Amino acid sequence: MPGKFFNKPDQDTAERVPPGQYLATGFPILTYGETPQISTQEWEFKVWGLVTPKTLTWSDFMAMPQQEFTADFHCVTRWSKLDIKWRGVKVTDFMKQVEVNPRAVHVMEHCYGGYTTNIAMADFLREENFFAHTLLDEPLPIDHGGPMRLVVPHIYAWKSAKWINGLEFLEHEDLGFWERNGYHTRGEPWAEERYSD
Ligand SMILES: Nc1nc2c(c(=O)[nH]1)N[C@H]1C(S)=C(S)[C@@H](COP(=O)(O)O)O[C@H]1N2
Ligand SMILES: [Mo]
Repeated sequence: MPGKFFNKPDQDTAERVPPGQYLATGFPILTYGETPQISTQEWEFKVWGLVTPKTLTWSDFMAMPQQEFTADFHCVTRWSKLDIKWRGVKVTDFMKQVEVNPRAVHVMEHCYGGYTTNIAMADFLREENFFAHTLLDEPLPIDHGGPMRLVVPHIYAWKSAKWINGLEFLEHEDLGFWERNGYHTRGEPWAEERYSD
């Protein structure tokens, strides 16, 4: 039954919507806690842990190859949105700027405001992942994570960190905010990896 904010997928899109998900008509905002305000001038991005430590500025990111991305987005609270248009920097291009120790198998994403989420290196390094600074041809709105967020389309969106400001490279898995609070450590939507057992 079609609702005001959520629709059952039609036949064309049905096969792109993971089990138990509904299509959102708008682009909902899902934030735990306060929304941090950061200008691009003060924005800084750090890498640490099993990596040569480095601090990157906004202009460092703008100097990397810029690309358009069209990606699906699946929130564990059961809304999905298909074909969102973003612009930003591929994770694999970003990774050419940093020297990671091969012993690193896991990554902790850190954000302004203190949110964290963990991701395995193999899931992080996928070709379709990107840092986004533009949504639908406009600067990424602050509520959607502006000035910069990560987007990991193949995993539930709690791993797509908004206001991202750092990556910690780890030798072992460590749990981020929602993962410590009962969400699944990986969060693959097609397998409905919603909660930890
Ligand atoms: N820093 C931060 N990133 C976050 C969150 C958050 O609360 N803080 N929420 C996550 C969740 S649960 C989802 S579904 C998506 C929502 O992104 P949106 O608000 O742009 O729709 O952001 C993810 N990234
Ligand atoms: Mo979410």
